[in-house]
Amino acid sequence: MTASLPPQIQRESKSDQYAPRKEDKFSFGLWTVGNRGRDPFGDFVRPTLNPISTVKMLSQLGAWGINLHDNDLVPIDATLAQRNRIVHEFKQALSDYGMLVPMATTNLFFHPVFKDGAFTCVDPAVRAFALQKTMTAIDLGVELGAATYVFWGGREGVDAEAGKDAVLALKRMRDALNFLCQYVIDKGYTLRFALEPKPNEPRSDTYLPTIGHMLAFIYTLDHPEMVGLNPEVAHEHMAGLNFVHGVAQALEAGKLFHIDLNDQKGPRYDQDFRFGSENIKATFFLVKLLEEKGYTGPRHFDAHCYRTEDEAGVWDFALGCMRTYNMFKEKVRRFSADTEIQALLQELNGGDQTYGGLLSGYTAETMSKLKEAKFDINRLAQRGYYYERLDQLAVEIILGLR
Ligand code: GCO
Ligand code: MN
Ligand code: MN
Repeated sequence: MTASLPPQIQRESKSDQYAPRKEDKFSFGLWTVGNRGRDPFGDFVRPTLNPISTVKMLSQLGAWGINLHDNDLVPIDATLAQRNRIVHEFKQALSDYGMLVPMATTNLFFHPVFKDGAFTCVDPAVRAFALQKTMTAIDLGVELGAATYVFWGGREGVDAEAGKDAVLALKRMRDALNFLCQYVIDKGYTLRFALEPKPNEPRSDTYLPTIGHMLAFIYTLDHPEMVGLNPEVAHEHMAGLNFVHGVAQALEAGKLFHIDLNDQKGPRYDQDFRFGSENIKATFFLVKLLEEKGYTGPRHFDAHCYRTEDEAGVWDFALGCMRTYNMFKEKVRRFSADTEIQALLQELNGGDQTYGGLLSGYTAETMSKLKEAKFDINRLAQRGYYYERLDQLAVEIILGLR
């Protein structure tokens, strides 16, 4: 473990207007920069990063927060004395380097006990252990100051459909979340839950696979007001969906409690690439949405660096995620300051105002006016929408030519 950042990364991290600052609210998981590059076909390629040095490095890079699963910090078999010492030292590092823990979560997928899932495992003893482990992990998260608690249903799904009743599994998931909401209420914690959908991997199919499924499920809980979403870029792309639209729906419903930023090449295994490294245009519109529609939560990167990299590559990766976000933020500013684009948008969205007044809700009067109105649908059909011109201008902004 190096004691400080390599000099070229130190220079770059402070070099210009895109340099990350605390007020940007960038956060990383201990498991993200700490990813050691193991995959199903190959072993670890990097040494373990110590959580204390990770706090220091991320702070030096300009990050604001660090998130964790219970066992990223406290080993699953730690004694109480070991746990207390580790937590004490970690809190000291947070205070020394001015870092926060905005979000915490539970590892309910790594230990073999969870091979059939946690809250939806067919074995009641495993379900009971999962609840116990999560309550303990919630206590840890709250002790570290977390305001959001994430639930990613790692192995909550099936490989063999015959083995599990999907309706019962969903009921078990609901029971677990209702139990844990009540736990938070009884303890007097001010903690909100953020559920993270993913369509598959590591299981063949995961329950509650997309933003839309998860959103509908939230409203069936006892305390829907406590529960929102933690959507992840890669996960919706794995399902072939438009992430920007999914996030917009969560945001519009007041349910975007947290977000996992990364990148992904289409529907395949979960790649967790550096933010903005693949889908440049979708990333632009995502940053535009977050910046313009009032998302004030953490900009959390749930990504990891390529397996080819050494530790210096990890910090290149982390800095890259944050710089790219800020570069897109600047592109978004240019888009909204571009007079040609804005004039075009105004013209596009203006349209014929004759019917505007009839579209803002049902009254007996608007209903009968609408029924009697005469539409020249052939004239309406002749209109061009200038989307070609507008899209080209957006591309020119993104490519840095405007
Ligand atoms: C994944 C998930 C996880 C979760 C994390 C926090 O696909 O591995 O995205 O990284 O986000 O467990 O709950
Ligand atoms: Mn992922
Ligand atoms: Mn994630």
